[in-house]
Order: sequence, then structure tokens, then C-alpha cells
Amino acid sequence: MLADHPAVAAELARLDAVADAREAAAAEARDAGDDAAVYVEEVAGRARWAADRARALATDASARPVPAKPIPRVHCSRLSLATFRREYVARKEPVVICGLGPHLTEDGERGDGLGWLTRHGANKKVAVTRDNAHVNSTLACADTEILDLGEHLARVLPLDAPNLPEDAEGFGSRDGDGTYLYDCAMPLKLPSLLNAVRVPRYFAHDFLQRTRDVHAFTASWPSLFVAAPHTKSSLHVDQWRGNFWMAMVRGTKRWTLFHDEDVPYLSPDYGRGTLDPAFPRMHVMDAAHASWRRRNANAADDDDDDDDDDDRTNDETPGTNDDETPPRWAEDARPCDSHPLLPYARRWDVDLGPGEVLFVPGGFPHVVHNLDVTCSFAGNFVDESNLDAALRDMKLLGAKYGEQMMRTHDAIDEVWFDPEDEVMVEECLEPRRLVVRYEDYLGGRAGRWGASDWDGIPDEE
Ligand SMILES: O=C(O)CCC(=O)C(=O)O
Repeated sequence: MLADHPAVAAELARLDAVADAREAAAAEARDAGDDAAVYVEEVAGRARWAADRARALATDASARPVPAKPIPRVHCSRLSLATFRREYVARKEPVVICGLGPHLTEDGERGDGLGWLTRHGANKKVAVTRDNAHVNSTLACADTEILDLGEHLARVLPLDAPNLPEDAEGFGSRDGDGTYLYDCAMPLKLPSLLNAVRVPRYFAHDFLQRTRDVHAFTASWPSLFVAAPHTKSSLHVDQWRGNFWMAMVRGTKRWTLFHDEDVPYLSPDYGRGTLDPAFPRMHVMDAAHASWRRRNANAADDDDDDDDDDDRTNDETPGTNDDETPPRWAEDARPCDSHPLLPYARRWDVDLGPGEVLFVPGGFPHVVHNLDVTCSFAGNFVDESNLDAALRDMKLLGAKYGEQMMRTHDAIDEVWFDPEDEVMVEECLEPRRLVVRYEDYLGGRAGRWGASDWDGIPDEE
């Protein structure tokens, strides 16, 4: 059993210790009559859930690692808006939508040249992080630089020519290496860009746009990302289980997603006291497992050369000699010493290329590695698939962070999103009719369109 392995036992003990500490903090908050006690209790509940779920896996004799899966690609001309909502969003199935590339910006087929970005945004000030600092929760002024978007582009675009591998000499010391314009809210910070981009219509029914009152997320999306090669995001879960989409305009991002139920296998740390845990850096976990697999492969080769080696069982599963002696493991079945439960998490990997649009289900931990210079825009959204969960988390966030967050909860909660009122477009539409202008996304207007209400943006625009 997995739980017999020292690294797994240590991980279970760590998860238990964190859950114990969070429960103690919750009891303290309750006794003190703290308004945020419900939040602290929820964090404790999630920490305990993680510990219990990890233990259930580790004591399940039938548990086996699960191989990573690719994310399916579907061409937009074969994916109706209704099918997307039913088959992917409602079922929490990630998907890559292809074929929208020429329609994502006003520059059509030439969107990846970023002319639209330069024309409408080059002289706008943006905050760019250095040294991958956008992954730190304690982002400090020293980690960011305020500069013109045009300057940022001028620094990062040459980094593709040539695109050096991360371990190449000289990588990391060039001007612009490690810089990232990360998640910059266009409506708030770069409104001049809004007419140049199109929102994929698959997300135009977003409930966040359909409130009577404005709220904290009315003007958050689409947000812009412009990244230097080999910058990375942290492994994280988006707030309040927001569903997420990203449209790639230029370059390729390597995405990794995990199922939300498998958070406990990713060495989560609820010790920071937030609803969603911190995780170790993904590339560190992957590197540890890769070197573990290499060592096992070498050990297996050595084994083949040594027929007299009777010190190691050849079983797939560990065995014990008697109750006193520790279990012995076949090298290929032994869990890795670091992050030993990682291979048991359901995982998807995809390289998201120019013109492709990714859907990430709410609550799914995810992480990104920019393989070259990338430019993309993205958003979170709420619909019938995650409304209850989002409201629940927003209410807890309101209890912890106060008025503004609670008003956001209330703005969404007061609307009755009746399933009967939803417009489900069953027809497959031409790609040009599957993007909308920002002005039609704002306020949820495009979400109410039927199949024939929108012919796409006329060419002369
Ligand atoms: O593209 C990236 O770096 C990550 C985007 C992301 O994960 C997010 O905004 O939640």
C-alpha cells in the first residue's frame, strides 16, 4: 500500500498537521467572535478534506498512477454554443477550440503580428513583472516595472530570434528575459484595445456580465498577457471556482491542468489560510519525477545485468516479510520521494498555439509555461455550471475581506438566472459568427442572441 512508503507517510502527516493547525485557527476565530470565522472554518474544512482524500488514496490497494491525457481539439465550425456548454462546461471537460484565429483581432489572419496591439496600446503604461515575480503572492514594487506597452513589446519580441532553450548559455541575462505582462484588465487599464479584440462567443453568456449592479469583476476581462519566453505561472486555482478561457494570439503556451477533486495529490498547502491552497512550483515537481523515473530506469537496467540480486521483490506492489520489517518495493512501483502522490492526479497537458482557445473548468488547478514570446487574452466566467460554488466562495470572501466583496456576491446573487431564459444555440455557426465585439459581450448582450442574430463583424471594420 502506498501509505507504507515513508515519503507518502510523511506527506499524509504533513497534510494532517496543516489541517490540525487550521482547525485550531478556526476554533480561535470562532471563540473570538471574529466575522471571518466562517472563512477560517471553511479553510480548515478544505485542509481536512485534502488530508482525508490523500489518506483514502494511500490506503487503497488498487490505486494506480494515471497517465496524463491530451486536451481534445475541436474545430469551432463543428462545435455549437449549446454543445460547448452541455458537453464541456457542464461536465467539467477541458477543450481546445480551433479555427477562431483569424477572428480574434481586428487584424484577421495577421493578428499574430501584434499590429493591433501596437496601434492601440503602444503608448499606454503597464506594470510588467520581472524575474517571474508575478507568481509571488507577495508581489512587491521592486518586482514590477511601469513602462509603455510598446517598450515591453520592443524588449520581448527579439527574444524569439533565436528562442534560446532555458539551459542555453546567455538565457536569462538578456534585456527582457523573465518579464511578463500578466493578467492586465483591458477594460480598466487598456480600454483603447477593446475595439481591436473579439471575445469568443462561447463565453458571451457569462453571468458576471448580466448583473443589474456593477461589481468588482464587471470590468476585469478580457485581460491581456504578453510574456517573454520561458516565463511561467504558478500552479494555482482561480478564485471562487471561476471557469476560465484563454485565446492565444501569438506563440505557444504549455498548459497543464489537474482535476479539482485531485487537489490533495498535488502537495497542497492550506497553511497560508486561503480558500485555495498554495502548491509547489510545477516544474520543480515535474523535474523531481523525471529524475526519479530516470534513476528507476537505470536501476532496472542494472537489475537485468545482475541475476543474483535477490534483495528486491519483482512484484508490482510492495510486500512485507513479516510485521517487523519495512516493506520492500519494486523500483518501478515505488513512489517518488518528493510529491509522491502527483502521478495519481488526473492531468491534462496541451501546447496551446496561435489561434487556439482553451477552456479550463472552474476549480481545476492549472499552470502555464510560455514556450516562446506569447500574447493572449483571457477571462473568467460564471454560468450554471459554477454559479452556486462561485456564490458560496464570494460570500466567504466577503466575510473575510469585507464590504466590496460582499457587494459583488450580492450583485450576482440578486439575479435569478432561470435555465428557461438561457438561449441555447444548437446550430453550428461559421467561425466569423463565433466571436463578438467587446461592446456586445459587456452587459451580456451577445449571450441573448439566437442563431440568426449575429452575422459577424463586417469586413470593412
Ligand atoms: O497564461 C498564464 O500565464 C496563466 C494564466 C492563468 O492561469 C490565469 O490567469 O489564471
